[in-house]
Amino acid sequence: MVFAKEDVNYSLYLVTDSTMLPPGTTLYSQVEAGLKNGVTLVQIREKDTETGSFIEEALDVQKICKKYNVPLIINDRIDVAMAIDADGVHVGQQDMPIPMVRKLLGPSKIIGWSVGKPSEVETLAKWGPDMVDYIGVGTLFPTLTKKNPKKSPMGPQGAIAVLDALEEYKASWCRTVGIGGLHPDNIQRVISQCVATNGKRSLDGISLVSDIMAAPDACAATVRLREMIDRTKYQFVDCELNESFPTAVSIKSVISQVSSNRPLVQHVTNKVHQNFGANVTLALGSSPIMSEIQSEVSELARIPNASLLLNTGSVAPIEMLKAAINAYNEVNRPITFDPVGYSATETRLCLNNTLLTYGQFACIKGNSSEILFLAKLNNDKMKGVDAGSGKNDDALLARATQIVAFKYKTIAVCTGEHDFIADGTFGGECKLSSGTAGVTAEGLPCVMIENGSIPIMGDITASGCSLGSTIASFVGGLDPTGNLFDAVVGAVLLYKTAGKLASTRCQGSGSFHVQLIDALYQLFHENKPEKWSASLKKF
Ligand code: 3NM
Ligand code: MG
Repeated sequence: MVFAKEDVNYSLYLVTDSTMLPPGTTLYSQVEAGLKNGVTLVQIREKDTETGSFIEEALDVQKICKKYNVPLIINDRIDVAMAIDADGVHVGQQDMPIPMVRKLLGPSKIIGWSVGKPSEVETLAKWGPDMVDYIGVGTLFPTLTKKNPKKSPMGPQGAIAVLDALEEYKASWCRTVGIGGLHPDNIQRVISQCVATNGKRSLDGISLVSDIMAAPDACAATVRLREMIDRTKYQFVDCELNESFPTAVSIKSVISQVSSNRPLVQHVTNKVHQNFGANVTLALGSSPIMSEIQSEVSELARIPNASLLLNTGSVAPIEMLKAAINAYNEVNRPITFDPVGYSATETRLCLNNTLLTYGQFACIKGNSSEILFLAKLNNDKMKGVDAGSGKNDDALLARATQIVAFKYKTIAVCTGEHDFIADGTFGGECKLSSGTAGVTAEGLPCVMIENGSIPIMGDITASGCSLGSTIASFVGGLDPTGNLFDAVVGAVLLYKTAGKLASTRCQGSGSFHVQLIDALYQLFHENKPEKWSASLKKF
């Protein structure tokens, strides 16, 4: 059987491993269960099998693949691939050099290569279209399958760098599959987030081992994987993601929803913010809970209208933070992420990047230096955790906010004298291969909130962190028909208007603190956004 290489379907690529088969199954029964239920490509990967048995095994798997008209790839063993006339081979960076593999196999066979960084893409591009047909992009997430991992997990942002390199070096022929630690609970996020910066390509498929090979019911496991891959909408929060320009009317509706739903806002936040954040949350008709107890996150996430605020200003144990992200993502409840002092120290940079890799956020909120850094537009080390003092122009900050929204497929908020909010959720769209159909960060909806500066905000603690509490309340309080962008914009508008009002009523920083809570309480309960002083502009 000869496959036209351009017709190969990479969407669900099963890599075998006969060391993890559950009792009662065989390599063949697992592969067949996969093929019956939507596996589109198979690779035999056996690290400790003698040549004779490898060939026997490969011939048997080949029979099954032929029955389902699916190509068979052999890992590493070019000799085995040639001996059985397999459809292709997959090699790693330390295996036989690609030009030699191609010479041995001839032009019609499929050649796959494991790629972890952009420089490897440069090499592949120099070889041209006749060498590598597809790459395995990884390792995406931690995995127990690879016994001696040489690479540390790259996360979606690492995969984006590889996709960007393919575009930069014009390797349009080369297909891509993500690999490493992929499971039903992260596949949609990976497809949605792993899009080249020019919007022109996303991954062409998902490649995995244990989720099928180690499954006691490989049929059910494959059905579930297939379903995740074929869903083109990633509904990571149970509200509307449709982009629409927020108005006083839509914000009024958000506040009515918050007021009747009374969201539970779990704060995992720094000590300075805890008391003030709890009071801000209460002023907005919501219930705060300041919990860092790992064993209760799943229970909390399942409470109706639960919302998580994750503020990394002082740091809960990483396992707790990951568990919280998992728990809220699992039940589609919103997470607001505030990467305080994102890059102030190596420790914070590493922690924040790890958490960003680990989940899907409804909103990422930062001050201008944090957002510039996240957008990779500012490489100066941040001083402490305060916003940088240098004046940044509006266009740059708007662009940085859009970049962060695009990279993380989230709603990004950049605070400062003017606030910027960009919607990168793409209505939850999530598609293999085609990415965002060419829409880039610049094309994302972005609004600016003008209110003039409120210098006294900087004279109290946790004023920025409490905007996080406000956003978390608003996104948590939405009905299923409520709109996420409206909620985030409404929260920032309310907070800024309240800040202005409090600054005209206070005597100094002490009474400002109190007046700010009063103003939030008043404005929220009046619910007349048409009268607010902060104004909204399309950017
Ligand atoms: N190659 P699982 S990761 C075979 O990074 C393989 O190149 C990887 O197994 C790479 O789906 C990996 O069970 C193992 O996590 C993937
Ligand atoms: Mg190898």
